Parts: sequence; structure tokens; C-alpha cells
Amino acid sequence: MSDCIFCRIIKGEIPSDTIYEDGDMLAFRDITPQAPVHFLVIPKKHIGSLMEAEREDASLLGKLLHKAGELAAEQGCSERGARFVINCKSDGGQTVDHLHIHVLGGRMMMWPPG
Ligand code: DGP
Repeated sequence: MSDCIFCRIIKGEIPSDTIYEDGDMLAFRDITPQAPVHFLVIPKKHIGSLMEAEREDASLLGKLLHKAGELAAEQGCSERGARFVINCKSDGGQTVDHLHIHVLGGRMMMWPPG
């Protein structure tokens, strides 16, 4: 999608601090980090939100989650853990309409969310 910020990051039109890339996905540091470790894992396929994902996307979603866990460990969160967040639509606090998994770590997270 040409006007989607994350699609433009995938195409290299907007620079990002990339920590992982393969044919299916990209992981890069969040521009407004909320924790010492804060990166996003996104599919290269434009999917507006988790609730727009289709059944045929199930395998891709699994790959994204698995890689998010692996990267969290690589980024130093293996012992103390991390928070994995998918904001969805307005009530969920989603501001960029391209499915993304937030990975936050390096500090204790609060619960419940505000
Ligand atoms: P959400 O609110 O769940 O839709 O989170 C979107 C996140 O995307 C937010 O934490 C900030 C981040 N973000 C927005 N624009 C950019 C950008 O151009 N570069 C990077 N690295 N992150 C961005």
C-alpha cells in the first residue's frame, strides 16, 4: 500500500533501524521506544490489523509470533522475559494500520494496561 508508513519502510523509502528481515517479515526498532528494548515485527504483506487477517494468513501469523519470541531473546530478554502486544483498531490503540507486534523488554511491565 503506497501511503502506508510501514509499507514504505519495507520498500526502503523511509529509513529504519532494522534488526531482522526475511522474505515474509521485517523487525525494526520503534521510533518512540517505551522500554529499553522496543521493536516491531511486521509482515511484508499489507494486513491492516489482526482483525483483517484471513485464514490463509495463519501460517504467516505463526511465523511472526515465533520470530518475535526469538528476537526478544536475542535482544537480551531471554532471562527476564518481555511483553508482546498487538494493538488493534481505535479501541486497541492502533495508530499505524499495518499489522505489527510490539516487543517490549528491559524493564518490568505493568498490568492491567491503562
Ligand atoms: P500502534 O500504536 O500499536 O499502532 O504503534 C505504532 C508504532 O509505530 C508506534 O509505537 C510508533 C511506531 N512508528 C510510527 N511511525 C514509525 C516510523 O516511521 N518508524 C519507526 N521506526 N516506528 C514508527
